[in-house]
Amino acid sequence: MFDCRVHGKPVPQDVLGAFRDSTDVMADAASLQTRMAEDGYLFLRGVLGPSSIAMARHEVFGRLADVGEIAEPPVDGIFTGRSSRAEQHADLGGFWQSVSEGPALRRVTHGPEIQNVLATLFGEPARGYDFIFLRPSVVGRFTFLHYDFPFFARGTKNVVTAWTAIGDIPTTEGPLFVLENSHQFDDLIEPVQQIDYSSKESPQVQMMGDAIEFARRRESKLLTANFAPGDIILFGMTTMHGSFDNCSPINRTRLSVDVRWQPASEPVDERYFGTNPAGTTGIGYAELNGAKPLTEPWHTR
Ligand SMILES: O=C(O)CCC(=O)C(=O)O
Ligand SMILES: [Fe+2]
Repeated sequence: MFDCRVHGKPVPQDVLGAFRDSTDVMADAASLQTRMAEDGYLFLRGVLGPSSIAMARHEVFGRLADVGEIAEPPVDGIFTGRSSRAEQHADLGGFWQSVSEGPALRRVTHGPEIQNVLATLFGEPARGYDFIFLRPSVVGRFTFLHYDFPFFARGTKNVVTAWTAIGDIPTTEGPLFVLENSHQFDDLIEPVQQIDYSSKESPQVQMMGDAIEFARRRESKLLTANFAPGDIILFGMTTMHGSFDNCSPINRTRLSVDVRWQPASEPVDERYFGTNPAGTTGIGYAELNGAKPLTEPWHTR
């Protein structure tokens, strides 16, 4: 039984399912590859240890507490409903870059634990993109169903997203979900693969409609989990996913981070690497929703 909503609507149980848990085969390359091919995702519990996660959470929410958005103590992640971010930081992109590059957060996103899992999956050393997507999501926020393709794919198409829970994210508080078997929906995947992925435009790759109806029409399900701190989900660029509404009864901000990984030997998409990554549109961290004060409304891809 999962309790979750999409776009304000409670999700009926017959449309919900649990991720297959692959934690027990985390060190086994063949099993990881088979399951990724079969399911389009890999769900792994506790990849990051509790202390690494606690330090990253403390670091990120501490910065947001400094701009009045998160109440004391910051680790609880309670949104104040206020923000002085824009008054305190003329350069919002610069502020967000500094939060996204905090050492405790980078220890989580690019440390040996995730590095090892991706290297096992690829069967060779893995390289994490420098440009990362840190997502503090306040109550009411969600992410529409979408494919990550064609983003991130200018260098190689062999790209995997690693989404990490930085704290507890029960289904009531807006965790990630995957649309079951969507990595086999060729009629949807082919058009997104035709999109000019070198373009700076943001093409329409998200399904803005009702995810519940969409899942039913496709005889599919929304797969998810009650995420614990340090749990991760890996998925390919052609696996449809989104996130549930954050319905926290205590106004808790959901904190996750998603990072792209690729085999280290393959060509990179330069936009997402370096000391000042350009990002998809060329304006770097300023382009991300995270760069906006938490008081501003938005929904994301
Ligand atoms: O965390 C979210 O709400 C969306 C994450 C996402 O789309 C991704 O990791 O690719
Ligand atoms: Fe995504």
